[in-house]
Amino acid sequence: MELQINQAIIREGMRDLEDFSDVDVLIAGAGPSGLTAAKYLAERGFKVLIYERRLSFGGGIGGGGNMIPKIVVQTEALPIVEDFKIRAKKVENGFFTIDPAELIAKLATGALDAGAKIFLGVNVDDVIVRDAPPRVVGVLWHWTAIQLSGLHVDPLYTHCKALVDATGHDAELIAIAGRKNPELGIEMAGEKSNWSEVSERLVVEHTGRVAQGLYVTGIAVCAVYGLPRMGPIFGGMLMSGKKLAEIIEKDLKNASKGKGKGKKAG
Ligand code: 48F
Repeated sequence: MELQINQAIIREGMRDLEDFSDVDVLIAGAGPSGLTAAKYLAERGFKVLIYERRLSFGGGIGGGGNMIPKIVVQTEALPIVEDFKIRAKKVENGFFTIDPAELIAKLATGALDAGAKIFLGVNVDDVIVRDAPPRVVGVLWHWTAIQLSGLHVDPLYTHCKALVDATGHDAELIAIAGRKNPELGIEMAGEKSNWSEVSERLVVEHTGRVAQGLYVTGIAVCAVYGLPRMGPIFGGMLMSGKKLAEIIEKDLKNASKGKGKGKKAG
């Protein structure tokens, strides 16, 4: 029996790793923004993969507000909450509360049911850039356990048409991409102190493409553009994820139209 268990894990697991080594959209981070973007992209037919460093989903959702187990969203985010069939309770002043465990579970279920793949325990370490004109075309990754071990182990690669930094406060991938590849023209402004109502609006406004092939969503937007953080309100995270899905859909469709034209002309 042991050998059959081994075979099932190794064959099927390796098949998944190979199948998902070249995708349309690769999202680093399974927090609220990454999971939301994944659902809307996967249901539009794109091959979507999330790499999540931890062995669980949800990013900052589980901590609620300073560990008090409620998530707050505003009215504008309700259509997304409804798309994921998440129950929300109306409280005062146009706000709604959600149970954090339900938010984590249903965002992940929504992304998975739409067809997105999630690999847990994967740390995205670096980006792959091709020049003329410079474009991000993939990532280097390690199992998180290897990264934590401190062993010198070379990473593996995944190619993608669009790479999304949904890594949270530090916008880790964009910071690395910018530092190592000045030709991408990325300047990290750094996150500013809290101003919830301004931040919730600006995060959504600034969500989008940072360089060719490289996109940002969620709280990472603040570090890239020097915006204030917003604290424990999550509507902006969901709206940022949905907006990014629409932007990437447009970009990828335009890119494939462009290729089609090129072929005809050739
Ligand atoms: O931090 P996180 O929840 O980001 P988000 O989607 O949402 C932010 C809110 O939770 C909250 C807030 C606003 O309400 O201020 O903080 O923008 O989720 C980021 C996820 O990315 C993973 C990390 O473990 C977390 O689950 N992550 C971070 N760096 C990497 C990564 C990496 N290099 N590779 C893979 N996963």
